[in-house]
Amino acid sequence: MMDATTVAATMSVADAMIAELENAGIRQAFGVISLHNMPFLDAIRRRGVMRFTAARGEAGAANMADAATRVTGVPALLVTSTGTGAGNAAGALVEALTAGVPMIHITGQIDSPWLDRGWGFIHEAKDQLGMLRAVSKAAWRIARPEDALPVLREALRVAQTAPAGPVSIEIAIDIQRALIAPPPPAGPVGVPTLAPDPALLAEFARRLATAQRPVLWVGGGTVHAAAEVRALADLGIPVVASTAGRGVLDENHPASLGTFAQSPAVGGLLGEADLIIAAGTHFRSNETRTWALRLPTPILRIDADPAADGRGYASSLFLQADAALALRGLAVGGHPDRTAWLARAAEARATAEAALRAQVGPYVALIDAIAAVLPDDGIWVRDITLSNSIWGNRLPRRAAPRTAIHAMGGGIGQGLAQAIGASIAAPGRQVVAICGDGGFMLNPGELATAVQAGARIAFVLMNDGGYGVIRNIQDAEYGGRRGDTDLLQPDFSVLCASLGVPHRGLASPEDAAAALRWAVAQPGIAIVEVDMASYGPFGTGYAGPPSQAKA
Ligand SMILES: Cc1ncc(C[n+]2csc(CCOP(=O)(O)OP(=O)(O)O)c2C)c(N)n1
Repeated sequence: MMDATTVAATMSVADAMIAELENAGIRQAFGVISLHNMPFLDAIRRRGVMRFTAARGEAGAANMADAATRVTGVPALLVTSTGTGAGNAAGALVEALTAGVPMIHITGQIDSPWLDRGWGFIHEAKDQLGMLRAVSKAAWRIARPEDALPVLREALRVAQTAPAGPVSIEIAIDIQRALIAPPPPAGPVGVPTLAPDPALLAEFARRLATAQRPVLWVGGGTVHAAAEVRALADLGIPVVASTAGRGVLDENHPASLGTFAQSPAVGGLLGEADLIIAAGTHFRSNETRTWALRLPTPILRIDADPAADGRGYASSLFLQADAALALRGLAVGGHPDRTAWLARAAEARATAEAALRAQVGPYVALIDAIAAVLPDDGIWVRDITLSNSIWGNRLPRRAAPRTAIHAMGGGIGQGLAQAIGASIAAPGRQVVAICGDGGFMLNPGELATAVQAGARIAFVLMNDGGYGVIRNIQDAEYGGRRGDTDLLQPDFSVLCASLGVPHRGLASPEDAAAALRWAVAQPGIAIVEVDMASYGPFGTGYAGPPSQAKA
């Protein structure tokens, strides 16, 4: 029997969902085409509003969507296939969840009459929704065509509401194809912003204004609060950033302590401070020597997430609020003259940076070469490699938020694809990415994606013939018993040649500046392969992430 709705039904659910995502400003989509997602990809192609990048695997596609979201602040779309396809994206979704990246993941499901029966339908996966719930901030199944748009709008809202995170939707292939009435134009999805409690905010402001030696610690929850953080820095408050908070305050600002909290010099400064405001930060293990780093008290903490209260460190006061709104309320006048304190902070920062430059030995030439070709709006992507743990998380300096990308969860092999997503979403901006040879080989198929998609990236490939981070841990903690860490690697120059990628070896510090200048002058992808055995050792070794055990 037909009712008025079925008569008017002329638009597929997939088309209507893509239109809704376009309304939300989404312009970048990544994925791998499959039987169970073709209605979405067909809609994207016919409508011509979004760009879809065909990755070689769902893990890479998810890393690309993650980085596109981090760089622009606008969610990107990930489209995967049912079962194995969605599972392939799971590791990268773990990273997006760790880093609080509000990307949208849509995956297929088998025809709804056969759902959840376990009869062996092609691509069927046991409890796919349970898997998606585990690796996403939230996950939904769209069970009926009329639920598609309300669920999608809720997903957009949940993803972007602080603490942000990736969301997943699974939808059966027959429901993707089902026709619904074209929806009337919808307004924007409201993303709630939590205003601070005025009395508590006033107490924070009073304490900050009377502190002689305050410090502000900013995390990834402040990437939209650069102006507010700058205003506080201008009041004579030194600012230290977490890895996710890099560039929120220009690292060239005189009050910037960069990301040097764990250095003895800045650690000493923290010991002298008489108050710390911590805004939008996790205080992650790798950034606090597994919470052994001594922080000053009182600790005044600001976070939209109530779970941040007492996370890692006990809060003296906790203000649940959007970081930008709260920090704006703190940047009010009447502060004491902090010239001497700022000079002390500048000295600590300079000491920390000089110590790091000494620690890296000959790699200081590489750092300076990268700094010279990376403009303020350039994007600095790092995989989990020795060079990132030792210096890439701190140098070169970054001047703006959303210009530094790194797998917060520590999973290797994601930097290659993250660089691609960043380049596609921010065309015209210089991307420089550093990867170890081990991490690079986790997902090398995406190099072909990069070339085909016309991405522009200067890769610095740190080749030490295997897993350097792990070798060092074997030396430090396993009596030097090395194994499973020496890798047969391809001849990268041949691999590059097979894809038409310009490749250049780098075997000595003297050639670093010229190699980087050469790389950024290439029109697309270029790889500078550092032969670390010839280039030379770091000044000081590295024995894995700092932990209490090693402290
Ligand atoms: C997904 C994942 N698998 C395994 C590890 C363990 N792991 C940490 S560092 C590392 C070695 C990385 O080697 P490479 O990329 O060559 O950089 P290098 O350590 O040589 O600087 C490994 C295997 C990890 N962090 N993530």
